[in-house]
Amino acid sequence: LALEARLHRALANEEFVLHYQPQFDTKNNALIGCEALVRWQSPEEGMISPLRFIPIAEETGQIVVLGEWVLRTACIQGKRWLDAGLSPLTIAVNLSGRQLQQRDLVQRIALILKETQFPAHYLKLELTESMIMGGGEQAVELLHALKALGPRLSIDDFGTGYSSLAYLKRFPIDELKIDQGFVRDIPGDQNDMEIAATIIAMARNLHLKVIAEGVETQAQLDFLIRQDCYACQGYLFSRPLSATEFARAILKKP
Ligand code: G
Ligand code: G
Ligand code: MN
Ligand code: NA
Repeated sequence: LALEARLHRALANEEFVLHYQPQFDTKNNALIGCEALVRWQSPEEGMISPLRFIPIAEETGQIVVLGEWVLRTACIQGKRWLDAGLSPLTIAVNLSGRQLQQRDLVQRIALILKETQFPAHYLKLELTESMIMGGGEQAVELLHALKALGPRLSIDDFGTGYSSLAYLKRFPIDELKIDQGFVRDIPGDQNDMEIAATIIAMARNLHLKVIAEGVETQAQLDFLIRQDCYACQGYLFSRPLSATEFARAILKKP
């Protein structure tokens, strides 16, 4: 069976799970949130990487159904953790460009928030530059409508688009997420260090939060601390964890 057909079946059979990767305040190591990352546990193949199936799901449009499942599942989990009295945290969910093209995306997200009772201000939506650039006034309106529902908005993979930065002041964005490509070769690569430092300074000047992803080494962390980067996510702190592992290892009773 081709991956496309297996994806279809996997959606019906609930073969997807979410893993959660914690995000920490760089200054004081406080847990500030997590990113929900989808995993496919295929009965035949075991774990299939999202690097393999997300591009196919985007091509076929199946990402719309999968993305909605991810959002609902993350909200259900977040509500469970809140109800269990665990320290409240923001859950970031990746949106695909295909989802942004859905005519009724805003209503669908509103419905998920209502049904799951997950407080909207604990939800963060990660979008990429390429998804919103070139969308003109329609994209500006869409982001304002999303924002009006209550979630925070983050620009994922920031710095990899070749877009004009002018959109930063037109869109109601809360956070820039420095692409891990700029973090990977710190402190060896002078250019990457300049780019990361520039993004951090720009975020500060625009009153946006800034998070670095893919932080794997103490040297990278030291650099990000020196630059006053607000938050960090990466293997240095934790890999993405199952909900059970996440609750046990990361969440604490206040
Ligand atoms: O989780 P991992 O680090 O393997 O992710 C690989 C790629 O898949 C990344 O680009 C990540 O953004 C993407 N990805 C993971 N989970 C989701 C999801 O729920 N929705 C979308 N659209 N992309 C996801
Ligand atoms: O595209 P997006 O930023 O949503 O994807 C995040 C991806 O980065 C996921 O595939 C996640 O598993 C991966 N990731 C998370 N932390 C690290 C890290 O420290 N190093 C590397 N190489 N990848 C990471
Ligand atoms: Mn992401
Ligand atoms: Na990213």
